[in-house]
Amino acid sequence: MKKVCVIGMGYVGFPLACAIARKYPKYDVYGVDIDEEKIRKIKDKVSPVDDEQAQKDIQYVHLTATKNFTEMKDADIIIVCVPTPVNQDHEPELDYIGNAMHEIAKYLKKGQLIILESTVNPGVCDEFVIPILNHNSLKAGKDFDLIHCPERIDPGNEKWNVYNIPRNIGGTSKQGTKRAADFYREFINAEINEVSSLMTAEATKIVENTFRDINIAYVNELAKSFDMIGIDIMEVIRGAASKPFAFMAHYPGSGVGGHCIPVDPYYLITKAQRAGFEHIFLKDARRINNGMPGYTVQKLVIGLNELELPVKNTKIGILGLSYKPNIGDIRESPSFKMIKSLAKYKPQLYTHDPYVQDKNNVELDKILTECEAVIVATSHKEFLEIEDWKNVKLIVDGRNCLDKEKIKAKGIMYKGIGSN
Ligand code: SAJ
Repeated sequence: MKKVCVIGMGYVGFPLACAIARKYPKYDVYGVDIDEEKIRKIKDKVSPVDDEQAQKDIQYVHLTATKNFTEMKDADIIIVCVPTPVNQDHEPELDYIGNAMHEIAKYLKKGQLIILESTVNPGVCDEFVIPILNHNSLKAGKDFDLIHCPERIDPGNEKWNVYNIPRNIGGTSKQGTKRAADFYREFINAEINEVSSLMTAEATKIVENTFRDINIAYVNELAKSFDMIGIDIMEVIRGAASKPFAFMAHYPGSGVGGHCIPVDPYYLITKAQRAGFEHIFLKDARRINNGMPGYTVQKLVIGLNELELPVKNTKIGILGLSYKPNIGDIRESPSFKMIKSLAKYKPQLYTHDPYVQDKNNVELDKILTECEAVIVATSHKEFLEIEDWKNVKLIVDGRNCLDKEKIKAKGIMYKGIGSN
């Protein structure tokens, strides 16, 4: 039996710990977290995160939840899945990783695999993590291995989960990388791609998420251009997407939220700047995407103006606080940027999100009955099903997710993002 410690029982670590725990007794898995609420939930066989597969797994896997880092002293494999946020200067914050690695360094032993799944910019493993682990007689690549296997969990995705998403793995030695890859192959039924170095593995994750950010920025800029020209971007994207090769549809919206896409590009921008290169294109894409909440609010102000309604004191509803549909995750959510941007107009603002426990949440029916204007900020399925918009005279569809012809036929003003 091998002891595996997974540090960080969040949306990455918990599903991973459950997947490995299904191999019990070959692997005896410990889920380590500082959050007592998470530990309690796991002990009660309840998933601490919104993950359907993990909620099923926890019912029957053998997984020990603990806040005790000393459990790592006799671990064979330690997997770090802690947050890597960026600060307001868009600099990656490595405190969580640093704390975890300092704890691990206390219990390092020969032959251990230390695997980092958290997203980091290229160079963090070599320049930040290894110096922490190497502080005593044991050396990475010789006595133990540091491995990087970037996480790829997509919260709320019903098709792709920890068992079937391919992974990239790089490490401090070829044999260490192979050992780690073979370990992942025991519970992941997908390609496990061994790459030549830690930095390569770090770069793959940043590139895949930066790719998404620039493509979203591309259609967001098109949406603003088409708003001026009078072309419906949604119809054009549908048309372009019929091309069976060399086109990949992305959609304009009121902004880019989440724990990955708006964050990861800054890792590469910062790293390259330190190496003397300015990523003009990546920075422009971030600027375009960061401007979308303001653009959406502008659509609302223009629409109220056309209805000769002042924004001030008008009752306005924000439908959706989560950054993506049908889950309750508010990290970097554009909704909060819109709320902030609207505040200066002093409206009477109401918010509603069926997936987010928020003290300001107002019943949907109250919003539809009392508000004259709404912004649909998240395409939750509940909003797509609304038939009677009651008192609403203006809908700004931040996700172009509603049936605009049906809404217009009811005499309601509709404004989308590049689609009116
Ligand atoms: N968004 C757009 N237009 C698009 C796609 C997304 O405006 O065409 C917005 C969303 O509304 C959201 C943000 O971007 O606010 C991020 O959306 P996302 O679908 O990328 O959701 P995430 O952040 O959960 O992204 C995850 C990522 N997974 C990991 O990083 C491990 C990402 O790599 C995946 O590409 C993405 O899921 C996915 O494919 O669904």
